[in-house]
Amino acid sequence: MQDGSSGWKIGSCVLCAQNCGLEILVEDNQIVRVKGDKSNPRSQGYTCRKGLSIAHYADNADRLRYPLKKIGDTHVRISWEQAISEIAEKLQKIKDKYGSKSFAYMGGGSLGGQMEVGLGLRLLSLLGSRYYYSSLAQEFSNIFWVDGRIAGKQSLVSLPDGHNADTLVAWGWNGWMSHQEPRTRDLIREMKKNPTKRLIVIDPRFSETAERADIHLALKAGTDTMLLKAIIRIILDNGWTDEEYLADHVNGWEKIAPLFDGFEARRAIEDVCMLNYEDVVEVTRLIAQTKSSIHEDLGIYMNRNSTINCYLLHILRAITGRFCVEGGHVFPSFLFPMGSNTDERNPKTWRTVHNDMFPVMGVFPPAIFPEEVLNDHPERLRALIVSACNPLRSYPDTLAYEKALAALDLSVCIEVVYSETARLCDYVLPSLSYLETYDTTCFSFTYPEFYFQLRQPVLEPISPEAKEGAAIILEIIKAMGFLPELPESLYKAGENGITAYLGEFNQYLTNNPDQGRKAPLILAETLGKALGSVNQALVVGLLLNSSKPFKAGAVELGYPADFNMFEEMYKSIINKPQGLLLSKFPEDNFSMLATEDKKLSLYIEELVEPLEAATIESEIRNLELPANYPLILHSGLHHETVANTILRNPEWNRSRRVNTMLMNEADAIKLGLNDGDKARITTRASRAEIEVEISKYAAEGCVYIRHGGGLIYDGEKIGVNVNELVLATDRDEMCTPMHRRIPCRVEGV
Ligand SMILES: Nc1nc2c(c(=O)[nH]1)N[C@H]1C(S)=C(S)[C@@H](COP(=O)(O)OP(=O)(O)OC[C@H]3O[C@@H](n4cnc5c(=O)[nH]c(N)nc54)[C@H](O)[C@@H]3O)O[C@H]1N2
Ligand SMILES: Nc1nc2c(c(=O)[nH]1)N[C@H]1C(S)=C(S)[C@@H](COP(=O)(O)OP(=O)(O)OC[C@H]3O[C@@H](n4cnc5c(=O)[nH]c(N)nc54)[C@H](O)[C@@H]3O)O[C@H]1N2
Ligand code: SF4
Ligand SMILES: [Mo]
Repeated sequence: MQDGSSGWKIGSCVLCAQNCGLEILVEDNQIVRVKGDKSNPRSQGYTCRKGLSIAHYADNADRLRYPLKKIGDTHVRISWEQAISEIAEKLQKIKDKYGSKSFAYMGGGSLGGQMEVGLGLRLLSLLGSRYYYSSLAQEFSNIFWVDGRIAGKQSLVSLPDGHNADTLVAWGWNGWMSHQEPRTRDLIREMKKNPTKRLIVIDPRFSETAERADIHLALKAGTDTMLLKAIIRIILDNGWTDEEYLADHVNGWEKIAPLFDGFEARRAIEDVCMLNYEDVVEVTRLIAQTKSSIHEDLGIYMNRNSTINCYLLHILRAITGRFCVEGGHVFPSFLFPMGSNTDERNPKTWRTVHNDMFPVMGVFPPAIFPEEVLNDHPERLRALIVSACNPLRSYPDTLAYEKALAALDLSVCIEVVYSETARLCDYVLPSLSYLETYDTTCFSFTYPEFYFQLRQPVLEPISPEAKEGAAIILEIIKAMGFLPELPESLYKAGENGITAYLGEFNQYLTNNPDQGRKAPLILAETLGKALGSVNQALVVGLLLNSSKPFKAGAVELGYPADFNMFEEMYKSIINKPQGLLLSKFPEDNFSMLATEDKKLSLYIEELVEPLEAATIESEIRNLELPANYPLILHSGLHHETVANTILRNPEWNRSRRVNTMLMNEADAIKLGLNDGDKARITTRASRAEIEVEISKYAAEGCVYIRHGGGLIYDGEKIGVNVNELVLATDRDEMCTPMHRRIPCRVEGV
């Protein structure tokens, strides 16, 4: 087991979902050197400049050191006892007066650790609410919803298997900058070098990924539906469907195929997408006739027609036989799922009181949160607990969020820094950082192997008052009286190992069957005390509750098939701080499907009409921009100079140009702007002044502002917060914000 003393430590990066392994040299509790950890089985030594800058995350001027309470306009230091008892009391009062629907929990989309969200959702459920808001529902709702229909369960998330593909299509994904696959830059370099492999980029702009691609289809922004329909038509015209695959693994294609009858592929490609027909035919051939994988991302997910585009992408995968196969698109193995199955057709699924909106995968969309507070419904939202999430910079419409937070009866923020959100909350509770705790995420995302890393602390707590996020939530749960009195024997049992503890734990639950629902809390409390970490205890709970295929795979790897399995797994997890192969799912990826016959269920009734309605004529009409907003703002480029809102200290970008708006040279000439000029950008939401950066990476007609700007570091606001420029109402039918298509105009100042 590692502790926080000086020397080289094994950890991992917490700045994106790849969680690359890091070796970290610590002196006097400060990070002095960082390098990629070659012993990490997933990342194999890979890092990027963000990971190498992790010291700025660990310690910076904004780190929180003790609990705060808002009095008037300022925050004052208070004790933990006061903070927890006042929060518990206020939650109880709100519940008594307004009922369960008043409560929302926000978080869980965190890139570095997710142990606290499990308890956060327990607290929410004990309060009687299901209003869980997360970042996941402002990027992935559309694809999760489509996945749910096709795979039979929303929590089955499908992902590209890029490393095993011969043709990799980056569709609205800028992997060179954003990663999103293990060791992405290595993967892109390998594709470029290997003559049998091809990288295709489908992106309106010459992105840093397009710069390294074999083929770049620079389609007109927002025309992906037309391109997808055309590609499917070309496949049908050439007889490139995989008939055997369709017969064995797909239901419903015969009901969808007629939707492509008569579609004029050439006209769509040339007149709408503004592409060369022959180029698209060649790309289509590569997708259909080689081992291809399509990696789509925010250029699709946060854009117009996202739901039908996700559907068309899955149809394309299914008819070319690229689903559930190596090097195609797979359902990865997992220890715990990313969310739950909340099918909106089930009348038991909750909806919001104001928008009547449903959750996808258990998650409500942050774009509607302000409206769910700012209304006069008797059951409107009145209390928010937000953890590891910064809605005041990350979610659309900062102004609406400011108003909403001010209108709440109670707001609690669990954070490592005095974030823009923390600044507005009634109570701010200091969490240990991910480098000071044991924690893990659900982003392992491989198949069939399942790699697991429980990150171990590499630093001593920055303050003796900071606590594990999960421990903070457990304190609130206890203060509200949700935990029964627990026997001393249960606390003691953990000192004799996991097997001994679980024996006692099971005995307790047998004797107290009414406490079953609270089992995870009881485990967190009692085993957490014995292990000195609630998060560690929660990992044992996850192993205990793991799925049948997970356990079977672990047994195949040599873990005992009986009750000792959990202790053995726990020991190997602790002994391998860099992560390890923990289980192996069945080779047959179709076995993961939740459909009855283990086939893909391709027909989605609700999408037939919108798919039919998207014609060449309607798209030409709908693609028109309003006359007073002739440009498209790409609100939030995930560039190598940002790490969402996590790296706050601008020092890490010293000597780099960061707070600029990228613009194509042709647009700049039209507007009379030069590189370095100040320009004013105006959207329907607001306006801002920003420095122009003329860039080959900007498409004509589009301007780009980096994600994560406008942070208030050490009291000073740096750069433009792009979410001030986005209206909460700029969203689609799943309430996903249209961040990749905000109409705007730009003028010199
Ligand atoms: N360095 C860095 N990496 C990150 C992050 C970060 O903050 N910094 N954040 C992480 C997170 S949370 C996420 S979700 C990912 C996001 O990762 P990405 O989705 O790769 O990020 P974006 O910068 O949105 O890139 C989307 C691409 O879509 C293109 N695009 C825009 N409009 C269209 C269109 O109409 N059609 C098509 N086909 N393409 C279009 C854009 O030009 C852009 O190149 O990045 C992760 N990685
Ligand atoms: N306009 C626009 N907005 C966007 C995007 C965009 O492209 N355009 N991208 C969106 C995307 S894809 C995403 S994923 C979201 C991300 O938005 P968020 O979910 O808000 O996530 P982060 O910015 O990664 O981190 C949120 C907070 O977690 C805190 N944190 C870090 N470590 C810990 C810890 O150990 N404990 C606790 N309690 N807190 C910790 C950080 O200090 C930070 O304030 O932003 C979205 N917002
Ligand atoms: S930011 Fe992502 S890709 Fe870069 S080192 Fe961290 S986990 Fe790896
Ligand atoms: Mo994201």
